[in-house]
Amino acid sequence: PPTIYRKDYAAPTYFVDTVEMGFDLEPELTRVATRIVMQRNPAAAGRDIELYGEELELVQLRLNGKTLTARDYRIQGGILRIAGAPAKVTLEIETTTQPQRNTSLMGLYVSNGNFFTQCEAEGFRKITYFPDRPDVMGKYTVMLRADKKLYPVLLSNGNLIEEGDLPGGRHYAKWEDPFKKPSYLFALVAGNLVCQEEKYKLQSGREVLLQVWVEEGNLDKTQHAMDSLKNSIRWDEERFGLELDLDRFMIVAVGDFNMGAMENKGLNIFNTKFVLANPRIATDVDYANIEAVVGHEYFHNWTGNRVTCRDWFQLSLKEGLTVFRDQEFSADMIGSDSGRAVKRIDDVRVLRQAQFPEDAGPMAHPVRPDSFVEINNFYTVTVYEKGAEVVRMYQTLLGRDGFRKGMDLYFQRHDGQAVTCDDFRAAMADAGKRDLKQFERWYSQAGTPRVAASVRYDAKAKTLELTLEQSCPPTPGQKKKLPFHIPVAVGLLDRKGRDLALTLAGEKTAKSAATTRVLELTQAKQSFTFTNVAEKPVPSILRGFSAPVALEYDYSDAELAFLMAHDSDPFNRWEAGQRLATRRLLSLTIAVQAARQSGHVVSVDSVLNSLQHDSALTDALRATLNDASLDPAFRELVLTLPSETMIAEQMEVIDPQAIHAARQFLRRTLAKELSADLLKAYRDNHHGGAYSPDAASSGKRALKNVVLSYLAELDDEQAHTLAQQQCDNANNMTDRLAALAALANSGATGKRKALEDFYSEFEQEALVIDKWFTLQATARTADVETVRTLARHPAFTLKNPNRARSLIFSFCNGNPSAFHALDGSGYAFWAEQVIALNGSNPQVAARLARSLDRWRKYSPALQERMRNALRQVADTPKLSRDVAEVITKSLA
Ligand code: DPP
Ligand code: ZN
Repeated sequence: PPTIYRKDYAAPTYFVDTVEMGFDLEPELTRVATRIVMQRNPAAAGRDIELYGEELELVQLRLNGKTLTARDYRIQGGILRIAGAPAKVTLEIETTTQPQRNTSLMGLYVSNGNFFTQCEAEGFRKITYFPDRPDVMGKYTVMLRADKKLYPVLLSNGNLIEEGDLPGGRHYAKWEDPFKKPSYLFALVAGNLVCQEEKYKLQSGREVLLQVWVEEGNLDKTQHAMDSLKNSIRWDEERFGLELDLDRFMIVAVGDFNMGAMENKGLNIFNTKFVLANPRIATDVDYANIEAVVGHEYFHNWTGNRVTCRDWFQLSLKEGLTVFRDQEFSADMIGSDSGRAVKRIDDVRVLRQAQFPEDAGPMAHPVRPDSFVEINNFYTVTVYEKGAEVVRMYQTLLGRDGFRKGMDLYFQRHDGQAVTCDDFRAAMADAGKRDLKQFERWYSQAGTPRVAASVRYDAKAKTLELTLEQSCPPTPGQKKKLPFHIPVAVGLLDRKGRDLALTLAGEKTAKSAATTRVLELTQAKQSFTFTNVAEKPVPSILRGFSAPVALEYDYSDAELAFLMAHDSDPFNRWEAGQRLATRRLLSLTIAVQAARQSGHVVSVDSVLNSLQHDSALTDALRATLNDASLDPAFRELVLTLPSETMIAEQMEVIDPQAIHAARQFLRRTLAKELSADLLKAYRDNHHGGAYSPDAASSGKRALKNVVLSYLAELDDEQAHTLAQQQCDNANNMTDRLAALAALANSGATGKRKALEDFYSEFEQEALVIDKWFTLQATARTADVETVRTLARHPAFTLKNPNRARSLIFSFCNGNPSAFHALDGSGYAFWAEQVIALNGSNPQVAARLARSLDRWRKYSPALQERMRNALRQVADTPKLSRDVAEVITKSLA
């Protein structure tokens, strides 16, 4: 399959004015009649009309009233070309598609008997021939016709302008979207659905209609999504002055969906996972995710829809920006400073856990990629989460007000246009009167920059010199990197742990100088001198994670414990604990490897037990656990050890089993040493009152449940009883699931029964059954046989993406020590599943294909087995473009 390059961008040959569509919806064969009014792009005189189409039956094609025959156009490589057309053209196209047989879930498809569409990125071309590219925008009018009994609800973008009955038990609805939009934002929904609706008054006084559509029986699970939508609308008015531009805004939930959700104009289509919630079925994390995703899709209405992308290389223009906006929204919804910090830590954890490995692997690409084979493979953590960090850095450099000015200018300049990441950067630079030329490298260079910091204190001169040195490892296609423009937020702590007022050399000493300074690192190596530093301080560098880099600084254990106890910056306070734990985990991992090597008959544990005990971490964790002045949600984050994946990324050669043994050993050791404190924390944070998903209550539950998971490491009767009681008495899914996980990972006698009861109780709740699969796939005792058995369970199907992710993805990505079994059985299983998915849903298959991305980081024996599995997939006939790209790049 061909590679598409950003440098080859060419403007469209024709621009679209209006699009009228008529759908005769039938699951077996749907007819689509499309009338497109287009005008030649004056800059493209003499060039063909270009329409994209995939898996379509072309029934008829007319140009300005004249039927075209096969001699008048040619179709090649998915593009229909018409040569010699006049400047003004009306095209009438009739196509048919087969929604029922569409398992790719792109274009028009059927899910549980209802019709849905997904057109981003290039799904519209599965509905009709069209200039299906984001820089072609048109005004749409859509007529839907369908059987009235089977499909009583007919929805599309914009406003409902007409509806009525038709002969033969059919009916119709006509929708008009007043705004020009690219085809990827088109949507229709038809089916048997019900909605919760509400009139909502905007700040301007205008009233709008809000609806959340679900299948019958789910109306008791829509309130949180509705509340989140209202909060999103208000937040965008308040924070960015952006108002909802439609009279009607709809969210529709669908059980079969490749991604999280889709921002179609006025008709957002959501994975049920990000809509449905009540205390019985949804966890605190689900509640938070729903709020974030509802916000995300709503915020796209301006950042994505009103101003869209010129081409798909610019995807981060809308995604990085909109993730940043949803992160800020969630933080503002929590409100408190500590809550904001917890949200920030959560976001950075995702970035490090998923994006840093991507940036270091064979699929590494810049935030604005230079090429792709299949655009669906570039809906990545780099484009989304690193993209959000890039946007956040503008705010860090320009300040909150400066950033807002930049946003205002961006909309002032580009409303209604399809633009590039450079346009966004220009708006920020011009509004802030800043030179952001070098900042462009965040878009063009892949890889996680390293920043090595060192300090020199001069007691006589009372100065502290901080030297920052940046570098960036090579990535595919990019050997050498140029320095980035990196904002580094820094504070200095005195011996008592108080922040020092900071003055840089050359500045006047202000009376109340700031205690955090944002230094701008633009060169390969740069030094900054702080004056009036009365004593040798402990530096707190990269506060709030001010840039997506890996910071290296040679802290002593004592300094880390000190920062854990005192840093006024909660992010770095947490970070210090993670550094300390990582250090300990890496040395334990090495000890496990050594013990294995020595071939001792004694158990690994006894070798680890005999190691000299280091209490720095235990003491620091105890202090945090017992510090009631700290937000419980924050304490939970501190108590959570770096994941096995995080530790793996720190190793030259990844040894999944040794990492697992080391981490488990440390968890057990901590559980023993802290058992009294843990029990107390459990009791203090356990209360049986009515459930509320607010940040304070969910923080307490999070702390209580991490404590429970530690206690469960002891695997004694007390722990079993505690877990069993919580499992039996829980009045919400958060507590229930945490208790079930504790049981499932223990030797408790009630474990089988607890799992079975859970299944029968929630058999009808697909989203809960997903959790049931995930819990077992990631259980410590799970191996590939466990997962194979579960895959034969009647409730399992590969066809539903959520279900596939709940079992297969959870095992391959979330249970490293079992997945990387030395005999390669995990890889063989992986290959089977990728091949099976390739046939039905290439997009989801390609996601799973990425589980072996980092194969070169493992021991030669494992590498060999992974390479074989990769080759097996590569040799599969009819490999999709999606999977082929991932596998080819992995093997390259
Ligand atoms: N544009 C969607 C989102 O990220 C993904 N299909 O919201
Ligand atoms: Zn998005």
